[in-house]
Amino acid sequence: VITHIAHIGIACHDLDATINFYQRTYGLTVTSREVNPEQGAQEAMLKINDVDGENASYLQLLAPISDDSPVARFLACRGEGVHHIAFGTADLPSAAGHARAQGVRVLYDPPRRGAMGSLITFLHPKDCGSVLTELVQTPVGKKTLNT
Ligand code: CMX
Ligand code: CO
Repeated sequence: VITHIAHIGIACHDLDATINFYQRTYGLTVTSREVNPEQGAQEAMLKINDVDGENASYLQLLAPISDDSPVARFLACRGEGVHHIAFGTADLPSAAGHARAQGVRVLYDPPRRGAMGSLITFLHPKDCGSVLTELVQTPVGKKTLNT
Protein backbone atom coordinates (compact mmCIF):
# COMPACT_ATOMS: atom_id res chain seq x y z
CA VAL A 1 0.00 0.00 0.00
CA ILE A 2 3.07 2.29 0.23
CA THR A 3 4.10 3.70 -3.15
CA HIS A 4 6.95 6.19 -2.58
CA ILE A 5 8.69 8.56 -0.17
CA ALA A 6 6.32 11.54 -0.07
CA HIS A 7 8.76 13.67 1.93
CA ILE A 8 11.45 13.84 4.56
CA GLY A 9 10.55 16.28 7.34
CA ILE A 10 13.39 18.42 8.67
CA ALA A 11 13.01 20.55 11.80
CA CYS A 12 14.72 23.92 11.80
CA HIS A 13 14.68 27.18 13.74
CA ASP A 14 14.89 29.58 10.79
CA LEU A 15 12.77 28.57 7.78
CA ASP A 16 14.16 31.23 5.40
CA ALA A 17 17.77 30.39 6.20
CA THR A 18 17.14 26.67 5.77
CA ILE A 19 15.30 27.15 2.44
CA ASN A 20 18.25 29.26 1.35
CA PHE A 21 20.70 26.46 2.25
CA TYR A 22 18.83 23.90 0.11
CA GLN A 23 18.49 26.35 -2.77
CA ARG A 24 22.18 27.30 -2.68
CA THR A 25 23.56 23.82 -2.13
CA TYR A 26 21.31 21.68 -4.33
CA GLY A 27 19.37 24.09 -6.53
CA LEU A 28 16.04 22.97 -5.02
CA THR A 29 13.09 25.33 -5.30
CA VAL A 30 10.04 25.90 -3.11
CA THR A 31 6.83 24.41 -4.54
CA SER A 32 4.61 25.43 -1.62
CA ARG A 33 4.96 27.43 1.54
CA GLU A 34 2.18 27.43 4.12
CA VAL A 35 1.26 27.64 7.78
CA ASN A 36 -0.46 24.67 9.37
CA PRO A 37 -1.98 26.00 12.63
CA GLU A 38 -3.21 22.57 13.71
CA GLN A 39 0.38 21.27 13.57
CA GLY A 40 1.82 24.45 15.08
CA ALA A 41 4.27 24.74 12.19
CA GLN A 42 5.16 26.78 9.17
CA GLU A 43 6.54 24.69 6.36
CA ALA A 44 8.12 24.76 2.93
CA MET A 45 7.93 21.91 0.42
CA LEU A 46 10.95 21.59 -1.93
CA LYS A 47 10.63 19.08 -4.76
CA ILE A 48 13.46 16.53 -4.97
CA ASN A 49 12.51 14.47 -8.01
CA ASP A 50 11.16 15.03 -11.51
CA VAL A 51 7.84 13.34 -10.87
CA ASP A 52 4.66 15.42 -10.91
CA GLY A 53 1.35 14.77 -9.23
CA GLU A 54 0.68 12.42 -6.36
CA ASN A 55 3.97 10.49 -6.63
CA ALA A 56 6.30 13.48 -6.27
CA SER A 57 8.89 13.52 -3.47
CA TYR A 58 9.75 16.57 -1.37
CA LEU A 59 11.81 17.87 1.48
CA GLN A 60 9.49 19.35 4.08
CA LEU A 61 11.24 22.07 6.06
CA LEU A 62 9.44 22.74 9.35
CA ALA A 63 9.76 25.59 11.83
CA PRO A 64 7.53 25.95 14.90
CA ILE A 65 4.96 28.71 15.28
CA SER A 66 4.12 27.81 18.87
CA ASP A 67 6.18 26.59 21.83
CA ASP A 68 3.98 23.59 22.61
CA SER A 69 4.04 22.10 19.08
CA PRO A 70 5.71 18.79 18.17
CA VAL A 71 8.40 20.58 16.16
CA ALA A 72 9.16 23.01 19.02
CA ARG A 73 9.49 20.13 21.49
CA PHE A 74 11.73 18.24 19.08
CA LEU A 75 14.00 21.27 18.60
CA ALA A 76 14.20 21.81 22.37
CA CYS A 77 15.13 18.16 23.04
CA ARG A 78 17.25 17.26 20.04
CA GLY A 79 18.04 20.40 18.05
CA GLU A 80 17.73 20.73 14.30
CA GLY A 81 17.67 17.64 12.10
CA VAL A 82 15.55 14.94 10.49
CA HIS A 83 12.16 14.97 12.23
CA HIS A 84 10.14 12.34 10.33
CA ILE A 85 9.83 10.34 7.16
CA ALA A 86 6.59 10.30 5.18
CA PHE A 87 5.44 7.43 3.00
CA GLY A 88 2.97 8.08 0.20
CA THR A 89 -0.06 5.88 -0.30
CA ALA A 90 -3.11 5.95 -2.54
CA ASP A 91 -5.17 4.43 0.29
CA LEU A 92 -4.41 6.00 3.67
CA PRO A 93 -7.07 4.11 5.69
CA SER A 94 -5.75 0.83 4.35
CA ALA A 95 -2.08 1.72 5.05
CA ALA A 96 -2.94 2.92 8.57
CA GLY A 97 -5.09 -0.14 9.22
CA HIS A 98 -2.29 -2.41 8.10
CA ALA A 99 0.15 -0.71 10.53
CA ARG A 100 -2.41 -0.83 13.35
CA ALA A 101 -2.90 -4.56 12.78
CA GLN A 102 0.84 -4.94 13.48
CA GLY A 103 0.42 -3.23 16.87
CA VAL A 104 1.65 0.20 15.73
CA ARG A 105 -0.16 3.19 17.30
CA VAL A 106 -1.84 5.39 14.67
CA LEU A 107 -1.98 8.95 16.02
CA TYR A 108 -4.73 10.51 13.86
CA ASP A 109 -7.89 8.61 13.02
CA PRO A 110 -9.56 10.11 11.06
CA PRO A 111 -6.62 11.66 9.17
CA ARG A 112 -5.88 15.40 9.35
CA ARG A 113 -4.86 18.04 6.84
CA GLY A 114 -1.21 18.04 5.73
CA ALA A 115 0.89 20.01 3.27
CA MET A 116 -0.55 20.89 -0.15
CA GLY A 117 -4.03 19.61 0.53
CA SER A 118 -2.95 16.11 1.54
CA LEU A 119 -4.44 13.85 4.18
CA ILE A 120 -1.99 12.69 6.84
CA THR A 121 -1.61 10.54 9.89
CA PHE A 122 1.40 9.61 12.01
CA LEU A 123 2.68 6.36 13.46
CA HIS A 124 4.16 6.60 16.94
CA PRO A 125 7.97 6.65 16.83
CA LYS A 126 8.19 4.30 19.83
CA ASP A 127 6.44 1.62 17.73
CA CYS A 128 8.62 2.29 14.67
CA GLY A 129 12.17 1.89 15.92
CA SER A 130 12.33 5.54 17.03
CA VAL A 131 11.41 6.83 13.58
CA LEU A 132 8.42 9.19 13.55
CA THR A 133 6.57 8.00 10.44
CA GLU A 134 3.88 9.86 8.52
CA LEU A 135 1.45 8.36 6.01
CA VAL A 136 0.34 10.75 3.26
CA GLN A 137 -2.42 10.55 0.69
CA THR A 138 -2.39 13.22 -2.01
CA PRO A 139 -5.69 13.85 -3.79
CA VAL A 140 -5.42 12.12 -7.19
CA GLY A 141 -4.96 14.44 -10.15
CA LYS A 142 -4.33 17.46 -7.96
CA LYS A 143 -0.87 18.79 -7.31
CA THR A 144 -2.16 21.14 -4.63
CA LEU A 145 -5.52 22.14 -3.23
CA ASN A 146 -4.55 25.53 -1.88
CA THR A 147 -2.39 27.25 -4.50
N1 CMX B 1 11.33 11.20 16.08
C1 CMX B 1 11.66 10.16 16.88
N2 CMX B 1 11.32 10.09 18.20
C2 CMX B 1 10.61 11.12 18.68
C3 CMX B 1 10.22 12.23 17.90
C4 CMX B 1 10.62 12.24 16.55
N3 CMX B 1 10.29 13.25 15.75
N4 CMX B 1 9.52 13.08 18.67
C5 CMX B 1 9.47 12.54 19.90
N5 CMX B 1 10.13 11.36 19.90
C6 CMX B 1 10.32 10.46 21.04
C7 CMX B 1 10.97 11.19 22.21
O1 CMX B 1 12.37 11.15 22.08
C8 CMX B 1 10.47 10.41 23.39
O2 CMX B 1 11.28 9.29 23.60
P1 CMX B 1 11.88 8.95 25.06
O3 CMX B 1 10.66 8.70 25.91
O4 CMX B 1 12.72 7.75 24.82
O5 CMX B 1 12.65 10.18 25.45
C9 CMX B 1 9.08 9.94 22.96
O6 CMX B 1 9.05 10.04 21.53
C10 CMX B 1 7.97 10.82 23.51
O7 CMX B 1 8.45 12.12 23.39
P2 CMX B 1 7.73 13.42 23.92
O8 CMX B 1 8.73 14.40 24.30
O9 CMX B 1 6.64 13.02 24.87
O10 CMX B 1 7.20 13.91 22.55
P3 CMX B 1 5.89 14.64 22.17
O11 CMX B 1 5.05 15.01 23.32
O12 CMX B 1 6.29 15.70 21.22
O13 CMX B 1 5.11 13.49 21.34
C11 CMX B 1 4.73 12.58 19.20
C12 CMX B 1 5.74 12.77 20.34
C13 CMX B 1 5.38 11.72 18.14
C14 CMX B 1 3.48 11.89 19.75
C15 CMX B 1 4.38 14.01 18.65
O14 CMX B 1 5.56 14.61 18.20
C16 CMX B 1 3.36 13.96 17.54
O15 CMX B 1 2.16 13.87 17.78
N6 CMX B 1 3.83 14.02 16.25
C17 CMX B 1 2.93 14.02 15.11
C18 CMX B 1 2.64 15.41 14.60
C19 CMX B 1 3.87 16.12 14.08
O16 CMX B 1 4.99 15.69 14.25
N7 CMX B 1 3.60 17.27 13.41
C20 CMX B 1 4.66 18.09 12.80
C21 CMX B 1 4.86 17.73 11.35
C22 CMX B 1 3.66 18.11 10.50
C23 CMX B 1 3.73 17.59 9.06
O17 CMX B 1 4.54 16.73 8.74
O18 CMX B 1 2.91 18.10 8.23
CO1 CO C 1 5.41 15.71 7.11
